[in-house]
Amino acid sequence: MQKTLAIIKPDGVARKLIGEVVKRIEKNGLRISAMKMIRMNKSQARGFYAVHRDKPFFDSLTGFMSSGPVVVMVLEGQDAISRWREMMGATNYKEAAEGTIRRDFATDIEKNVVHGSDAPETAAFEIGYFFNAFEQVSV
Ligand code: 3AN
Repeated sequence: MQKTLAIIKPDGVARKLIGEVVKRIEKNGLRISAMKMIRMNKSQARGFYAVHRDKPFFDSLTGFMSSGPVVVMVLEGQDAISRWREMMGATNYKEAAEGTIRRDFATDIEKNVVHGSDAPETAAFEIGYFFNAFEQVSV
């Protein structure tokens, strides 16, 4: 059993892809154990992406992530981290495999619809960034 943090980014929410993404998650068999819609301010987005603070795209990325509402979710299941990353597809949608969310819907390397944790340690940090224990249900 593993947990991961998923985000439907501002471009995904604006393009009405919440239902489509949630449908794919449920079809895949991952369980949604927490979910809410929030809007981050720039400083909250900077805190979330702190590992990328030295990257050239940091300012643009945090500006984009605070540009509109996002849906944050905790997904649970066997190998949840890699399963969700497989469903998302490569960061660069042009390299994303057929049938992945980014291949099907992303328009840009930054505006790539979804986020997923990349390791157990980052998943623990990212889940704790948005959810407290009472907001996560066992399903
Ligand atoms: P992923 O989301 O696939 O784990 P990361 O963690 O390397 O990718 O990057 C975090 C986010 O930063 C990406 N989802 C994307 O929005 C943005 N990003 C990554 N690489 C670039 C880049 N070269 N140019 C612009 N934005 C980028």
